[in-house]
Amino acid sequence: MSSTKLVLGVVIAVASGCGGVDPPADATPPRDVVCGSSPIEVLPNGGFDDSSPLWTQDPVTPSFLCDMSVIMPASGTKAACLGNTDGTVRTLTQQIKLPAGAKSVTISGQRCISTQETATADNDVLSFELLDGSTVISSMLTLSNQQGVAACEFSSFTATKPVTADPIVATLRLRSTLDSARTTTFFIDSLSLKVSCQ
Ligand SMILES: [Ca+2]
Ligand SMILES: [Ca+2]
Repeated sequence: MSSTKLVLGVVIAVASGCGGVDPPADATPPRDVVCGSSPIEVLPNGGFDDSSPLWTQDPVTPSFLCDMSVIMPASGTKAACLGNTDGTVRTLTQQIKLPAGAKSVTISGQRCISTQETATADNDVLSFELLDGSTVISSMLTLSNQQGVAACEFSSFTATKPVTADPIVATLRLRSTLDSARTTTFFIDSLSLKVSCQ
């Protein structure tokens, strides 16, 4: 995502230069990210390929980043792989910086959902949420076994939702929850998170 780095670099350069940000009279700390006329990308390492910044996973093993021995990623050499073991809850999180006045967020990327489920019920789910500390400020998207097939291929997804707060730093959380039987694996790659202040 070199274009992402470039955009963020420009934004940071502007914000750190003189006159880039005018703190309000109550001395609110300046932001590293400022709103533009179009939505701005705020997610680093959305392709899961870079060594930094790391995605944080819970629990810490096994790795929730899968290489080409498991799946052909949609981009680069790795993709996120959540679920995969019955009866588990697994999370991947990344810290993001928000602009003041953030009003909506658009999550998009590539998904490949491999499942043994045949039920028309959400038995295994993957949620995409934005958090301020432990408070959910946007429930962006839920995927489930119902979008899955036995042998999956990557396809694109996107969702736009309001965000109820604009903390300086927020957490993007991907969380898989699997029931006790018929395994689902959620492969996710090429993630993007764009923020709009409109
Ligand atoms: Ca990738
Ligand atoms: Ca299941």
